[in-house]
Amino acid sequence: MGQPASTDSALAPRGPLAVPEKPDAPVLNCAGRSLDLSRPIIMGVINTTPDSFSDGGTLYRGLQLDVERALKRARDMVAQGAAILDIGGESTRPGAAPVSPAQEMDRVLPLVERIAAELEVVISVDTSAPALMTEAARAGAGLLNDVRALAREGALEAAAATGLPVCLMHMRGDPGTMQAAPGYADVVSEVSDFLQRRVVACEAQGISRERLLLDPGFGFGKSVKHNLQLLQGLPCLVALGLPVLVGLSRKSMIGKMIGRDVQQRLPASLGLAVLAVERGAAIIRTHDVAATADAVAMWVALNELGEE
Ligand code: 7PJ
Repeated sequence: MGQPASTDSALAPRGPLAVPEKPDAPVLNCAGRSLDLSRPIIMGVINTTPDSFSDGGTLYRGLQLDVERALKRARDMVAQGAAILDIGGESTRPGAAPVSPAQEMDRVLPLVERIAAELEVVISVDTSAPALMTEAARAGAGLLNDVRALAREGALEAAAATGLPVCLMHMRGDPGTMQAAPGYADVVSEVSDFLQRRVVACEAQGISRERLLLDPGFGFGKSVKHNLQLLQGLPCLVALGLPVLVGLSRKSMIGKMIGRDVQQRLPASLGLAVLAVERGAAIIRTHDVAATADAVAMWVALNELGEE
């Protein structure tokens, strides 16, 4: 192993095996903090809901969100390699009850402010509520993540006015009903068509393509088979030319496939994360930043072998 430089270049594949560089990979401007998408990056999830399926209530002291505990989680995730933190105040797990926008704001905004003041990380806010989009941008958020793809009344306008990039996610139905026998003739093309229509709606509202990310919405109104078809067909979404974000971390599809409960789904989540990156995903949304960053780093090392 003694002479790394020359040995590395001798091992690097050449000719037809060389991996093409991505000179046009975008750098997103997220409220002045830049997000380099030339290689896959990690989005760490911080749920401020008391009933999240993955880390339900662990950030709570009694009925109150413990902001100090949430900040510690944020610091840890950044140290572990998260480029984005996704802060959510509405539980969107299957069957979840709706929360009021006011309640969502109370949970999310204080944390966004504290993270923006303390950490140099891009802050994403997972919301469909127009008022929260507006306030989150004021509080220092750099990215809007909407599982309803800006379909709520006033959301397109609110998001456009923030000037922030937006992640548009596909969901069939709503969290209360979405897992009741979802049906698709061709899930990959239906999700792709839906996302393209939302891109057009955004552009009509003055949100340019350069500000958009796409997400197939694993687990949102999809059977296990649909989720697998979407993962296999991810290159079709990547081919639309916008960065693709995926959230597979600890999702119930894993439980259904291999019978693991939430706390035992990390190994499968890591496998899925690498499979998604291999198929072109730009951003991996995860509850387990350190482990996911390590897994993705292995893919990056292999991928960059051909780029020297
Ligand atoms: C996703 C999300 C996802 C995006 C949730 C969970 C459920 N946002 N918010 N994509 N999932 N963009 O944390 O598993 O897959 S909430």
